[in-house]
Order: sequence, then structure tokens, then C-alpha cells
Amino acid sequence: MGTRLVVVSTRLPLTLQKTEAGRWVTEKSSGGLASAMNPLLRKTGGIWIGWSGDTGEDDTEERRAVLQDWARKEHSFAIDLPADVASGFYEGYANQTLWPVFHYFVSHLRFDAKGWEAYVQANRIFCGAVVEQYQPGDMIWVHDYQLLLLPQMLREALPDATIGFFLHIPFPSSEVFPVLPRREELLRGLMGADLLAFQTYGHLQQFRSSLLRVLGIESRVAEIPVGGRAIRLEALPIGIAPEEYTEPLARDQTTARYYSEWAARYTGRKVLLAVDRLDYTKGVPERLRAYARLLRPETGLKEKVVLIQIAVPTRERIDTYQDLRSEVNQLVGEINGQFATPDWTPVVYINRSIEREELVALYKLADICWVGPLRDGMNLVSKEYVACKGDGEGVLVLSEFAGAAAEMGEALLINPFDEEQTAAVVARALTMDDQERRDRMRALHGRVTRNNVFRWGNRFLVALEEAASARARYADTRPRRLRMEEIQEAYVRANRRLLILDYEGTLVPVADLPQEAAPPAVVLRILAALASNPKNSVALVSGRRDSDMDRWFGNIEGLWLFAEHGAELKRPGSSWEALRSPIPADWKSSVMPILEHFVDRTPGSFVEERKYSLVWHHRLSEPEFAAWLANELVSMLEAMLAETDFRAVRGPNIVEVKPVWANKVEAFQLVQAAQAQADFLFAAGDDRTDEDLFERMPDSAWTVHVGPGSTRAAFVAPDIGSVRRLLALLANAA
Ligand code: ADQ
Repeated sequence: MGTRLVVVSTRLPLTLQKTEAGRWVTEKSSGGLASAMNPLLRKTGGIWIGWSGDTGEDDTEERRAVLQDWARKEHSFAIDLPADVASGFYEGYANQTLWPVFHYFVSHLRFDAKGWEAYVQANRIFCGAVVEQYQPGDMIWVHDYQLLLLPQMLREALPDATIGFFLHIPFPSSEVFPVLPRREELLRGLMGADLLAFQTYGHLQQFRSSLLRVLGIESRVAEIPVGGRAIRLEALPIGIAPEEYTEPLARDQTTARYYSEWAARYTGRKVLLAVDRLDYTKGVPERLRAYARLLRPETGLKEKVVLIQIAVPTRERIDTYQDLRSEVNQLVGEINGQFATPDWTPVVYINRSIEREELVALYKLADICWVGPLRDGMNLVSKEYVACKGDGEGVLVLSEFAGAAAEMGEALLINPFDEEQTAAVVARALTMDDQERRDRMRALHGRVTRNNVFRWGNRFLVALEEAASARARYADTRPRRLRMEEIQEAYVRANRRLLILDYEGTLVPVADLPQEAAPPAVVLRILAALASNPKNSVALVSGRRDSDMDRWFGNIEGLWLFAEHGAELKRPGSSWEALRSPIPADWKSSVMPILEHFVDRTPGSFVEERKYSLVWHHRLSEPEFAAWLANELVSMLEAMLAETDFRAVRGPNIVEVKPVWANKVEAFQLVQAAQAQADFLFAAGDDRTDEDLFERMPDSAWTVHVGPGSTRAAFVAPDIGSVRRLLALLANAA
């Protein structure tokens, strides 16, 4: 791997701490991510960019020296976030808006506009820091939900950069995701990446269906076509670095001491272990309540088991977390108060972080590891426990709502919301026979060891490299990003110009209802200015009726109007004429009943009747269902219309039945006949009918495709705004 890896995540593997004495010290964390990234960073001479965790207000020389050390010795570049940005970003939008919704806790959602602004601002600060460190050829790997806007920001700042994104938490269902304020911006923020990777295939699918529902962007299982390139999609479950757990077990003295002390203490009792950050997604109260059921007299388990619950405090400044802490304190108190005896405490509760040596000793000790999140992207605790069970002596009880469940079929799966069933499964784990226990654990152990975090990191980088080289190949051919100045220069040089413009989706957004979509004043001004230039022939082609076109554009002198996709034409200064006539009178009566049948089947859809065409609109319907029916409708109509002059075509959220001869190529040829020897040909459009035109125009033509999707156009404009800006530039050019 010749290229350098640039890792970007909210936090660095290093934390800046101010001691009581006022000195700045560095704390190193040895999380799974750090152990995965470090070898890759070493191998590629890469760097890590993240937040220092601090505001940088106390900008002393000593502090700066510590951070310079990080950069020099650890290749870690720390970003400072101003206090208000940090809290609005971290405690605000990231952890009180995104975190709950992505984990299906919609009722915990808190939102305010300030938090959102801070989130945008923080992403911008990250972007600036990456741009500052960036060297051409680098591979940028962005991590997690705090940085959802970063890929697109980076793409705009560094158009040729290789950008990958990994989401560590679940992607929620498309029923839940749209609950989020600023959902469109979030999805657009991701669109700058070359690769988007998720923990599970399920999350990937949910992302795709949210993308369709929220932005109307269609995708395939492995990629999303966007404006002249494709974003690759992958499901890459994260793993752990098994040696970080097995090594201390094999060699470390402290670990061995802890283990033998505790093994002696708990002789004769089964140890149930739970290790979580104290987060409401982790199901700690649910576990405690299920455990209380397990201790009821009829199970006979009283005094025979002990639950060691380790809960690391996190996000303590947020109310919900404080409430959770009180709830857990109370439950632990109740259970111990109700069941304890002078020589037995049913729950050992540790509400702080513990050392690796202690954690590993506990993993080895535990007969059962009880992993019960209500929702979790992956869950590494389940994998760490399994890594420590090379001897097969342990049972993993695992929530089916952890991403890990997709890979760990040999665990005993629970629905943590069902406390009765959970207690029964744990009881079964306690009595499982030796053979079954070992068989299950060995299968799990083999997989956790093989699918480790190093393999995960490599798979991500291989996929990212492939995605980026596919984009580079694509960029070498066509289309290119819109180059306004280049087009402007050619326009200024030319003497006879022909511009053919699509309307909806190109100059104005596609409207939900056909009666909407009137042009704003700015569009009228641009069209009038272009059409009034004696060197120009400007044609506007729309699917609209002649009456709409007249009402909206009738006053603009010199403009060619085509209504109903070119079935009707109005030359400058004359009146409407049909391109062909007569057309068979009965065609609508045979097509209409079929469309009506589809309206009945698809709530929210409706038929629009025009003079020359019939249109089935399904923009307001459930997108996946409607897309499926649209395909069915088209194939049905194709068979029916095969021998006629009519065709059924799919457009953005529509199926349209119209005459074959009503098309942009014919429209173009008509204008061209009037503007012979044009030395500047220009076309802009966003849909399939525009593609036919782009293909038929000569290579010298300036063809512009608007928005996402693959295209034959020479240029891609990201959105309607940029087309308007370009046309305004031309309209004002000398
Ligand atoms: P987390 O929500 O933090 O991670 P998890 O995957 O379980 O959840 O990782 C927690 C880590 O913290 C584990 O490595 C564990 O050993 C450690 N830990 C927990 N309690 C501890 C304690 N008391 N003392 C010391 N260490 C403790 C997010 C997502 C997950 C996803 C990971 C990685 O929410 O779903 O698996 O990222 O992608």
C-alpha cells in the first residue's frame, strides 16, 4: 500500500488531561479502533486527526508542547473545539439527537437549532483540519455518526480525494430515520464518500431505503450512482484484536493473580458477567430485572449465582444518563436488599472503568457473559469474551438486537425486552451440557479470531482503494464536473448559439403535484435575458401542457416553447402547433383503465391527463412499493403498446405514456433547422429523455446533466442552483 492513511474520528486514541496541579498530561486509550488503526497507520506512514477533547482556551506553552509531541511522536493531530461548539455538537446534536434515533429511542430525541449549527460547525472545523494535513494520494477514512457531514464537505474541498466512511452504530429503519430533524442534510453529507460501510447488511439495506424515501435516490445493493460516479456500499462487521485479551491471560502476572483470587472467592457459584458503557441502549435495567426473576425461589438458583455488572460512566452531562444511573443504582439496591444473605451478594455492581488486567481476568472467570443491548451497532464485549474462551468453557448470551448477533449464531440469543424469556435462556445457559457448550464456544472462538479487527481494516481499505480507482477511471472519461468559466468562454466566442433547456428537475425542482412548479422570478429573468440576445435561439422543453407554458412563459419574447415533451411547439412570435396530427382518438380509453387500476393499488398515486399523454404520478406513495409497481406497469403497457406510436416510460416518480415522436431530439432538430450552423450548442437536463438528446448531439456540444445518476452528458451539475448560476453567468456575459 503506497498511499498514506488519514484516519478522522471524533476522539483520538490519546486524551489530554489537566492534573490537579495544573499540568497537562497525555492518557493513552487502547480501544479496539486504536489497535486496528495503529498497524495500518504505521504501515502507511499515516496520521490520525481528532478532537483533543478540550476547548483550547487554556492555550499555554506547556499544552502546546504536549500536542506537538502527539503530532511528532504519535502522528496524532488534535483539533480544539470552542466550548459552545463542543457542547452543541457532542452533548447536543450528536448524542441527544442522532444517538437516540439511530438506536430507535425516538422518545429520547432532543433537538434545537443551536445544536445543529454546532454540529455543522464542528464538521467544518474537522474538514479544515483534514484539508490542512492532506497530501495528494492520501486515503481518508472518516469514522462514525458525529461526522456525517464530513464526506461531502471534504469532497467539495478536495474533489479528487479518496474518502471512505464507516458507521459504527446501527442505521435505523426508514420508518424511524425520517424522524430526524435535518435528515436530508445528513444523507447529502454522506454522498461525498467513495465508500460507505456499515456493520451489517441489515443496516446497509435500511440506509438504502432511507436514501430512497428521504432523497428519492435509487441505489443498488452494492452502489449508489451519483452525478457521474458511484458510491460503493459495503457491510463490514468490525472485530477485535484478540491478542490484546489473550496475551495478558497467557503472560501477565497481575491478570493471573486477579483470576486466582476471584476464582477462589466464587467457588461453588456460577459467575454471570456484564460489561457495558452505562448507556440506555445497553439494556442494563432490563438485565437486572430479568436477573431478579432468575432469583425467584422456584428456580433454585438463589445463592448459586452472582452477577458482576460493570458499567462505565459516559456522557454524564446529559439528563437521560443521570436518570439511568439513578435507576440502575436503585435496582441494584433493591435486588441486593431483597435477596442478599450474610455471605452472598447477588449483584456486584462496579460503576467505573476497570483496568484491562481485571477485565480479562473477569472474562476468563465468567461462566456466562450476558450481553443484552436493546440496540447496538456491533458490540465488542461479546467478541472480547469469546476471545478469552479458547478452552470452550463459557456461554455467550447475546441480544438479537446487537449487530454481533448476525455473525454469532452459536450464542444463545435473547430478546432483552422479554425479561421472562431472557431469564429462561440464562437458566438454560447455566445448565447446558459440556459438549454443547464447548461446541458452541469453539465455533464462536474460531470466527472471532479469524474475523479480527485487522482483517476488517484491510477489507475496508481494499474496498476504498477499488472504489476510488473506479471513480478516477470514470473521471478520465466523461462526464466532468461543471466548469462554468470554460462554458462561458465558449459562449462568449460564439456567434450563433442554440440552447435547449429542460424545465422541471433542471431549472426548478420537480413538484409534488403537477399544478405546482411555477417558475420563480429569477428563472424568468434568466430566460428572458438569454432569449433576447439576437445571437441566441433558446428553447424550453417541458412535459407540461401548452396552457401552463403560455401562462408562465408566454410573455418572454424570442423563446421557443415545447409543451408535452415536444408534442406541441410554439415558435417565437407565433402560436401553438402540433408536431404530428391527427393522433388516434381512442388511445387514451385503452390505457386509462390500466392506469386507474394501478391508482387503486397504490395509495397516494394519481393520473394526470394531458392532451398527448397520460401520466401516473407516485411521488406521494411508499417509494419501494411504488417503484416495484411502476416496473410492472411499464412492462404491461409495453406489451400492449408494442404496435402503436405510443410508449410507456419511467421518469422520476412517474410513468408516462406518450407518443414516440414527442421527444427532445425532434425538438432540437427543429430549432437547429432555424438556427443553422450554430457554433455553440448547449443542452441541460436531468432525466432519461435528456439522455437521448445528449447522445444525439455532436461531441462539440456542451451537455449538462443535473443531479445524481449516471449520464452520457459531458458535464455534471450537482444541483438546480448550479445550473441557474451557470445560465445567469451566460445571460450576463458580454
Ligand atoms: P460502544 O457503544 O462503546 O461502541 P462496545 O462495542 O461494547 O460498545 O465497546 C465497548 C468497549 O469498552 C469494549 O471494548 C469494552 O471492553 C470496553 N469497556 C466497557 N466497559 C468497560 C469498563 N468498565 N472498563 C473498561 N473497559 C470497558 C460503539 C458501538 C458498538 C460497536 C463499537 C465498535 O456502539 O456497537 O461495536 O462502537 O464499532
